Parts: sequence; structure tokens; C-alpha cells
Amino acid sequence: MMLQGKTALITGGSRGIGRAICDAYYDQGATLIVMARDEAKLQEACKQIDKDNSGRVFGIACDVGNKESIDAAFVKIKEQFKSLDILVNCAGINIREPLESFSFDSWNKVMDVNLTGPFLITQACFDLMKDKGGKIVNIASLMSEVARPTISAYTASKGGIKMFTRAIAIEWAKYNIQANAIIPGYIATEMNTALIEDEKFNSFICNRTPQGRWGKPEEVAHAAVFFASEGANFITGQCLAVDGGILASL
Ligand code: GCO
Repeated sequence: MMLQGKTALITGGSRGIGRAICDAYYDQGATLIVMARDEAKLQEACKQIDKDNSGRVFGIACDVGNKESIDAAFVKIKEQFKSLDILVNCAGINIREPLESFSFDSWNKVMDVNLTGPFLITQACFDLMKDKGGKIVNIASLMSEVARPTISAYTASKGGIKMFTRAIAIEWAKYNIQANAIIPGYIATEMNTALIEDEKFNSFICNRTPQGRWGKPEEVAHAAVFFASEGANFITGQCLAVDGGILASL
């Protein structure tokens, strides 16, 4: 049980990679604060995550793209929790549109959720982490390192989250807070359903990925357990690709 007695806040925890991280952290003994925008999906996810009715799973509805929603969520979190050991910034959206016609509204929506939200949430966690130290795990992307057409805002936001991770790491090292990022490759999640169902794109990804397949959310979750564990106490400001070899190959 690598996370026994630890309290972890996971944004985007009701589905996809975030949900897989919640399941993995639960299995490792953590107490979870699961954050998601849709109340109904959040409650359903919390019930499924807490498979032993342990009472270790709490749901907080929050739109990480909205400052007022984040502020209200942290009033509730700080009423219930005096400290936090782990923060996973996983909530993220993607909008696919050619750059020349990418709307200002879409750009802001992606940035608000994928970059400004993690900034606000990380800042809000500082008072809960600074006395005992902690772990911050940001979910970056292949797009933190490379680009592909039609996802300019997502790519810019994920490049930002990689460097924001380094900014946290060097500024909060003195508080014994380690910050690292995970770079998922193409993972079979709801966000990518349209890509998986597109035969041409699906075969492109399977050919472009040295391991020849889409990754599974739980394969990303294992890396999130490691970064949250004592084993990563002297690792900070790093990115770990869980990508089947894509970034290592031409
Ligand atoms: C896309 C995908 C990617 C993946 C992931 C890769 O449109 O190309 O959504 O962005 O989701 O981010 O790391």
C-alpha cells in the first residue's frame, strides 16, 4: 500500500485517465478527493471507486475552467481537510479545429481548463501542502513535446503545463513539494473515441507507436502512483512519457 494514509485530490477524476488514477490510488490506500464537473457522473464514479465502502472517497463538483467554481470548491475542501499530500491535475479538454478558423472562445475554453485551472488549483493547494510537503502530478501530453494539425490550443496548453510543472518544482522544492508531469501517449479514453473510431487515424497511431497499440488509462495510472510515492522523493521537475515509444521514435 504505497499511499496508505495519504490524501489525494484528483481533478477530472470521474473518467478516463483521472478515473484510472483514482482507482489506483484507492487500491494503494489513499483517501481521495475526486473532482469533476458533472455532479451526477461524479457521484456515480465515487460509488464505483469506493468499492469496499471504506469511506475514503469524497466527491467535489467543480468546473476547473471557472475561477469562482474553484474558489467555492476549495471552501468546501478546506472545511473538511486540514492538509493535502497529493494533487493530480488531470482535468483536460481538447477542441479540434484548423488553426485558421480556431475561435477565440474555443482557445480560451481549452486554456481555462488545461492551464489556468491547474494554476489556480495548484495555488489553492499550497496552504494545505506547505507545512508537511507533498506531491504534484500534472498530466501533460505528447503535445507538450510535438504538435499535430487542428489542436493548436491543446498543444499550447500542454506545452505550458510541462513548463508550469518545472516552475512549481523549483519554487516549492524548499517546502518539500515535488512536482512532475506524465506524458500519456495515445490512450483509449472518451476524449479520443472519435480518433479510435476513425480507421485512418487509428491505423496511423498503431503504426506510429512502436508498441503498435493505444495505451490503457491504467498504464498511465501506474506512473501516477510512482510519482505520488516516497520512491519519487528526489525526483522533481521531470516528465515521464507513458507512450508506447512514440517520443523515442522518428
Ligand atoms: C489528439 C489527441 C491527443 C491525445 C494526447 C496525446 O487529438 O491528437 O486528443 O491530444 O489525447 O494528448 O498525448
